[in-house]
Amino acid sequence: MTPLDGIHESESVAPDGSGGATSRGAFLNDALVGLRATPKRLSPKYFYDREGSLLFDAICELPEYYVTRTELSILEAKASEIASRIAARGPCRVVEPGAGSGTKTRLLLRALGPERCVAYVPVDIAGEHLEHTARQLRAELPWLRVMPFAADFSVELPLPSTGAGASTVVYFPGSTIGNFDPEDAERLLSRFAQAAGRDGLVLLGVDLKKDPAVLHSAYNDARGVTAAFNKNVLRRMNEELGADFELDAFDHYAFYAPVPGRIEMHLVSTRRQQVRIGGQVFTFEHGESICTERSYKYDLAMAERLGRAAGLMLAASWLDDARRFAVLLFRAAV
Ligand code: AVI
Repeated sequence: MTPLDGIHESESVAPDGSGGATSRGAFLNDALVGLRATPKRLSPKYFYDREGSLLFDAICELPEYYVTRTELSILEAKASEIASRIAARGPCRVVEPGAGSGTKTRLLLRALGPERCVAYVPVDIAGEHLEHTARQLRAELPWLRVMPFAADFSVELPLPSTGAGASTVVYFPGSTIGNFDPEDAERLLSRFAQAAGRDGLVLLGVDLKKDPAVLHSAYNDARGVTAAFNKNVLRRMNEELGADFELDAFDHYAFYAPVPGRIEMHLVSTRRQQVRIGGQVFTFEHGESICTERSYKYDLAMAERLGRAAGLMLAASWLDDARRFAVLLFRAAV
């Protein structure tokens, strides 16, 4: 999940629904607020400018980063079963917050086919990205009715109008839900439940708890791509906000905390130093960090509870053999 800016050829989605397309003013404000906080923090949505999106795409190809590959393998193996469950009660329209346009989306749309998928509604704040996605999909799947919806999906989603009797399925792959803290994840899923409408569906990709060593290497790859992705936010602040971060004076640090069940990514200051940004000076002690991302890992019971709290009942689940990742189908009980 764009994780999402104008990423645009990317499968990534900014975890706040912004499409990464935030203004300089909002970026500066968020940076100042986050750096003033104790402990210091920045939103992971600022990873995803063009460079960050390319780095995220490179992460998805890394041998250590099992997440994308595993979710894709589940979809490849189970797409027709998933499509049959989704369309068991009749045709549907697929709403995708974050306008993926990626391989997973294509697999799902192809498996549904023209009889069972009446429309695809990509939702993204970045209109340009949305149009690009729509054009590509129309060319590849000429039967598909693509109806782009320009909005910040964390604030607004299309209404669950069912038109010609079609139900709605909200598709949110990539374990982007994991980049939301639990209360925010519940709020977002409630919004999805509302958008799905009564008896509508939510199809969610969720990364599962596993051996911490596997998680550790997924976020500490040997080639240092994740480190470059993490530091990209410092480069962005220098280039876009006139900050003077010395990139070599911060280390990438990512670890799994088993009690909250999350990976935390940090940038750790390698010495005492001062950084200027927006006319303000921030002091970093030696070893002080900026938390740049949290990535929650779920077990099935937790995911089911999260769904229930948001008005979603777990209807089906598909896991890979090593039980690393789950594709979960929820029915909206709103
Ligand atoms: C987009 N999101 C699900 C990724 C994750 O695994 O939390 C972002 C990422 N951060 C480091 N590597 C990948």
